[in-house]
Amino acid sequence: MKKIFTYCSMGAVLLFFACKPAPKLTESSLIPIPQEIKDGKGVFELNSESGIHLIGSGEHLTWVGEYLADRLRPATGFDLPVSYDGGNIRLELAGDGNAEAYSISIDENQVSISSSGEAGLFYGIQSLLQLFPAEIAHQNVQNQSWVIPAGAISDQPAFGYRGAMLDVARHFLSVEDVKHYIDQMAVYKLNYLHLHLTDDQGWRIEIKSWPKLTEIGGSTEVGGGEGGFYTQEEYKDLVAYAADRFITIVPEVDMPGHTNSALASYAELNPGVNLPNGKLDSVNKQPLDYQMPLRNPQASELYTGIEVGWSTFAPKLEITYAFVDSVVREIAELTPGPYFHIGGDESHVTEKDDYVYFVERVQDIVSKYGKTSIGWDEIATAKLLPGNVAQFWAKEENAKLAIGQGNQILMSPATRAYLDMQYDSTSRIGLHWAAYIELEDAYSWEPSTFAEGIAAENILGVEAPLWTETVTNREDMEYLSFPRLPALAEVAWTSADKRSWEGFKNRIQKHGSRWNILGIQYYPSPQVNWEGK
Ligand code: TNX
Repeated sequence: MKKIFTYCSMGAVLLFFACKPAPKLTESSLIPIPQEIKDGKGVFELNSESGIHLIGSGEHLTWVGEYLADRLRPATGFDLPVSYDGGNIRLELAGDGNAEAYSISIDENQVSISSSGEAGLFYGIQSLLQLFPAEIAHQNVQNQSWVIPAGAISDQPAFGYRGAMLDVARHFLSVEDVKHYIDQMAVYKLNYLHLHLTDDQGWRIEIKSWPKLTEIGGSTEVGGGEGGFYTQEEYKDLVAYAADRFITIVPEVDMPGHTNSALASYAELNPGVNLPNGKLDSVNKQPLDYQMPLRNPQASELYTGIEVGWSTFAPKLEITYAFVDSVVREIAELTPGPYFHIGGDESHVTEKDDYVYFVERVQDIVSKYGKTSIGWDEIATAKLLPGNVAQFWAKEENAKLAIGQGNQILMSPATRAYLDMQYDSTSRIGLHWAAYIELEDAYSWEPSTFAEGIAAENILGVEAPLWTETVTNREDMEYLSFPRLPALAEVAWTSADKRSWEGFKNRIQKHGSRWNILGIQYYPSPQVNWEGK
């Protein structure tokens, strides 16, 4: 006879026992779905005696324990002390191997999460939090029991780079909005946040040696609003906030195209009268292009439209590289992560040879400051430095050029991964030049078979960009990102053999209940039977 496990809990106010069929771990709504899940016997119930037990030594282990406690305390009202002395939720740092892999075992007496790395523990915590009822997301005490199914999970990511991108240039997004996005990225085990910091419409990061970039270039945005920028202190704060959640910031300065905000800030970056490159003035020994009166360059006008591909730096002028050197140096100093994104897309008005020359020089500058370049796929038309990464968004032949040079690809195919594409023709915001992307389209693709010639070993990871031509505030970000960002997070985390659209469709509906509690204004895709809608 098949045994049906039940669990009973005592009502907090009314003294009677209520019994319900026990939930099963294999039927839980985890996103991304873990590699392995097994059912156990019975349930674990969090109660007022519970505590978080840290085991092992790690610089941020206490922080990780407190992070878990902070997520559990408001809705449960329990104390949940975090200590090295004991507690029935064990967080154990042990062993070696993949620092992002983790395992969880749950029985009636305890929950145990273990990993060789703090990142893995953090991901185990995200899975654990998703096992609790959705009401755990409330910020005030809920009068209910907090039961999770017994069993075991073992999990590790398919790809090491699982990213999201925010375009803070077309419309500026506040530090608070970016942090809010980081919080949700953490829930879905994403680990890189690419910030598109500059574009034709705005320059969003303070550069102390070129202050007009933000004074002038940061003063507007698409549609003519007031724009904005991050001071270096604010950027550092974002870097630290993300790092606490095991997310690495990748700053992007898009060049040589998409540079009007810089060209509007500094006249001398514009070519003016063309002079031969590299010749030195015999009196001052200065490159000729520093001699402003000789070339009489004019600053461009600020731009608040959404056309692309019409601006360019002047790759023949030395001042261009003096400028790029300062910008890369200042941003690299503030950025502990390994990558610096140099853009390189849609430079339609840059001469082909100039473009290649520019990309190669800028790669050298990035490398001089200890960073690895990432660029949009067009950069693969230049000779890439070893280890540099091409971000595939449009042209397979560019991705193949990169692979042919022995470089890796970051997968962001616009037809699947672009969060700024409309869901369908009725979506209230978004573009549709690449595709309409309903939830199933965002979910049902596999990076390693997406394009011929781009195999698993060529792929660094997956990134979901949110371009913001039509995004003006947090609600807009949420509408385009949820539920597609979790779909893409699962594409990046879970190997193809463990994923299915049917499974995802059933699991995502439970996340809608959490988003309702958190006030996240997601797009209620008609492909899903949402709970609580
Ligand atoms: C193409 S994707 C662009 C961006 C736009 C985006 C809008 C890429 C590398 N360039 O400049 O914002 O389309 O979808």
